[in-house]
Amino acid sequence: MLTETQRVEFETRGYAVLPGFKPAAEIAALRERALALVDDFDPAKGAGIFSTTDLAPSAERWFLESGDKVRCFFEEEAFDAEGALAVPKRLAINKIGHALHALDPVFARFSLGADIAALAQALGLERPRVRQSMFIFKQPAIGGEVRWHQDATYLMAEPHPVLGLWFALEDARIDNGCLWVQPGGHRGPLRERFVREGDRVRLERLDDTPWPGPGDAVSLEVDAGTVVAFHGLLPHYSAPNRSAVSRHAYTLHLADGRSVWSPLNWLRRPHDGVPGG
Ligand SMILES: O=C(O)CCC(=O)C(=O)O
Repeated sequence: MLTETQRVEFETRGYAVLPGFKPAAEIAALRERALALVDDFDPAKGAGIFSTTDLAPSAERWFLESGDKVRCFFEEEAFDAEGALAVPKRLAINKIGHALHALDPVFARFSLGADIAALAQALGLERPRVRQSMFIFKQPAIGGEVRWHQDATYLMAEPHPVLGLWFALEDARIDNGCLWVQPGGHRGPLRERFVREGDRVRLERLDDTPWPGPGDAVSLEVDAGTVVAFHGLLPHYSAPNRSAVSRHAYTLHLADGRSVWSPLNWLRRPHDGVPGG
């Protein structure tokens, strides 16, 4: 599952890269299901544009209500000046979130197997619980940037921070917006926290440590089937995708059942998925 070298790398660098973790058939099933969810999605029934830098009030509501649902979010650049879709719907969606693992059978099969349980346990989660899932499209030409962040900003749990699992569903390269990480950056402080108060959220600065510059960041160019495991405090980022090919990925965020889930989290009543259970 995880070699001793990979485990030590996770501890020292804050991330581990495991090529060939998921077989091609599981990846194909997930991508096919995601496209079917997009085909079924009727934007007239409500929709939000997803941005990691700014959320309009209607998009904020769409987002805040999505913790226990399966909802589609548009790319910021999917619309023209008149507000009409500038690209076909399948090429306009930024992501689907945030309870795919609990509500959709195809996603549940991918997310809650013994492989995920064993990996999470090997990385220190005694009682792994999947709390959030996202299918990320990183669309050709308009795939939005995901600014530098630490996952613990958005999903606070004490004393064991959340674990992020990022599955490459297509080859991820610099050109199509692969991930960038700051090796060892998980030893730094939590810089921000994303606090929910009622139906509003705000980003609170906790620490002035700057985000990594070009000299501190490493690109993770990985092939489809790879999983990247992140420590909750590891700074990571992905650039916009200006290439002609998409960069589909799927992420799970897991908490340890021993941890206390912060009441400040935007995700109030997550559907617990118990991998391997
Ligand atoms: O897939 C990406 O571009 C970024 C995903 C990410 O940062 C996350 O899931 O925390």
